[in-house]
Amino acid sequence: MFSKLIALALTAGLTAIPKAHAHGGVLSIAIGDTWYWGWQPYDSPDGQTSIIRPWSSYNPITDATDPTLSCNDDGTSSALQLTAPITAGEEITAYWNNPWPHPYGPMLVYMAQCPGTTCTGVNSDTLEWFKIDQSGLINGTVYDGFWGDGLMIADNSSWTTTIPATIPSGPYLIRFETIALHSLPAQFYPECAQLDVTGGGSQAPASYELVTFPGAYSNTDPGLTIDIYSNAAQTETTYPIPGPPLYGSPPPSSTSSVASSSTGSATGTGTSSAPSSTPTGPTVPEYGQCGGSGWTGGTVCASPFTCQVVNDYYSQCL
Ligand SMILES: *[C@@H]1O[C@H](CO)[C@@H](O)[C@H](O)[C@H]1NC(C)=O
Ligand SMILES: *[C@@H]1O[C@H](CO)[C@@H](O)[C@H](O)[C@H]1NC(C)=O
Ligand SMILES: [Cu+2]
Repeated sequence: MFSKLIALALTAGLTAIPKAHAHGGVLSIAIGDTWYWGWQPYDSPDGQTSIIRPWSSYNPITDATDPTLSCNDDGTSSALQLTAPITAGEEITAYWNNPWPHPYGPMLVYMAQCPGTTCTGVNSDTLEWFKIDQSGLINGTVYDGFWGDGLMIADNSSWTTTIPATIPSGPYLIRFETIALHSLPAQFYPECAQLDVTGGGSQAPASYELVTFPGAYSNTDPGLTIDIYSNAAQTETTYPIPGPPLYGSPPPSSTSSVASSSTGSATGTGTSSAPSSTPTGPTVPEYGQCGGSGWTGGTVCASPFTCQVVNDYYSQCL
């Protein structure tokens, strides 16, 4: 028995495994009642039709400067590339291989508008991306807490996000990414799909919200070098999600509380009413945070600014 196990282990170790037995990626997408089958990375690309951009491997990317970081491939569309119609403000769900194996790390969703009338033929490496959704450490500690990745697994290994209602209509790529932190270097699993957004608004992403892939991350980002098994992790309850501030966030001078928020979604709710809680604390200056889930700081804005809701997690003096 013992020798049999050893032999088995040796065989597994020495045999090249062409189709990765772990890891994976986005295998399909749903928009409303429409189901879109994904790209099949281990089948011949000939004849494949999918809204998902071609991708080539179940293996993770482990370098923030890897040239394939935008869409897990060389950035090109397929010969028979499809595009899905979607309305701004509508939900879209990505499905990973089920169950997804890695519960520790953040979930992130980005979009990038393509020049012209279609993303087909546009290399994803040339685009500027903005982040529309993220979920980092949801509760507990970095060591044994509950993460965005765990939520994705708990939700049938899927992630649903909302196309912000405020983005301009046009052709976009959407990039779903799960980052795994169970080993270092951190593992990136990004896949992209082509969308044609209609019914959009007029709020183009600000320059401080736009990034490139590679470019958005550095191998020294605290959120990518974090050792979740360290002693420090056992008492650490905040996690800095990598990448730019969420679309719709305040300018960089006042984004620190956004960057460290555990979760959030740029659903394009825009400015609306002020928080209903009784104003307390020091006066908050223009662009300062004045409310949001878990906020315990000041809620009164310096005159003439008023506290406006950006999203569930962030209200700002504007
Ligand atoms: C952590 O968050 C998840 C998802 O919201 C929830 O199911 C779980 O009960 C939370 N755990 C604790 C300890 O709060
Ligand atoms: C769970 O995901 C699979 C695809 O991985 C899908 O076929 C199935 O309908 C989903 N189940 C639910 C309850 O959403
Ligand atoms: Cu893996």
